[in-house]
Amino acid sequence: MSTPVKVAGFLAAIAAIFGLALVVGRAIGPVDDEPAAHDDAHASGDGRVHLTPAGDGGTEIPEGLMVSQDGYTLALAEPGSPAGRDRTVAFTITGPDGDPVMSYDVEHEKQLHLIAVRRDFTGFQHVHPVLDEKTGVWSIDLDLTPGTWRLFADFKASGADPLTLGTDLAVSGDHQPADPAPENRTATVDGYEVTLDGDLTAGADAKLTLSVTRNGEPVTDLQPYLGAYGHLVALRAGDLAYLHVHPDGEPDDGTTKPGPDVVFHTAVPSAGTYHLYLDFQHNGVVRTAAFTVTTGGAATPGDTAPSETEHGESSGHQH
Ligand SMILES: [Cu+2]
Repeated sequence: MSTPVKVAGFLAAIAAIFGLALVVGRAIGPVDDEPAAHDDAHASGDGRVHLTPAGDGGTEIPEGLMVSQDGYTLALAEPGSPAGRDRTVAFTITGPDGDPVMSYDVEHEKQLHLIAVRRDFTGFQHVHPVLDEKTGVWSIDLDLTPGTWRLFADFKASGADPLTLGTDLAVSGDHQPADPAPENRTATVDGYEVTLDGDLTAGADAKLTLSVTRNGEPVTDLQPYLGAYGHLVALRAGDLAYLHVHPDGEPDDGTTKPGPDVVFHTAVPSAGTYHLYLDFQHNGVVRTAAFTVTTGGAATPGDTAPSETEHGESSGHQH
């Protein structure tokens, strides 16, 4: 092929690509003219809702449902693991350039929070993997029973927005799916009893009060854990959409008491059943109290008394 022909072919190819780019550009339109209001739900801070703008003004997408978002991807070193205690799980967060992210901002005292829960809502663990600063590989030991586990990595790459990415981990062995958990507003763990007051409300802020007692006595000397007297993770039944909620007030603000009540405000994205996990620290040990609750009915301010009628209405059945 002669040089002029090569050049002509090259120019034709460039023209074709450029033409295509123009068409694609018109079809997609500008993408950066989001109204500022969208940013509200993305804001960090106490009681943050952690919703991601859908980009077109439509429904907002909860966190934790995607393995890849905004150019960041959660990549497991191995897609599965044998069951057992202290099984090492390793992963990277790759960035928009395809390389493992090495630099993270500290949020709630850690660079990355990993939540692991079996998809049938057993075996919840909230842990803090260690970053190999040479390779960008995170690793942590988990106690894994057979079944499919959901892993959530909650982090903020330096210079980027906070993200929670989710992926599944297949744990081999004889899997016995747990029966669906019944609703409970009292959870017992290691001699502590935690009660939950307040109703989750689809699309509206709800006040949840968690009260910790031990041997029937209110616990009034909770210890700060990751900068708060409690951390609450809510997972939606069905798809494990993820909400991480921080309580009202901080341990050293002069007004927030160290128990027995820890108060949270959160809005869940839809009606349905949610699994709530409260991490709290007392006498130097972090424990987790687990609840299963269904969203209340009409969002009447101050109405916190659940009833069968409200639950029935919220289930969306039409007869
Ligand atoms: Cu954490």
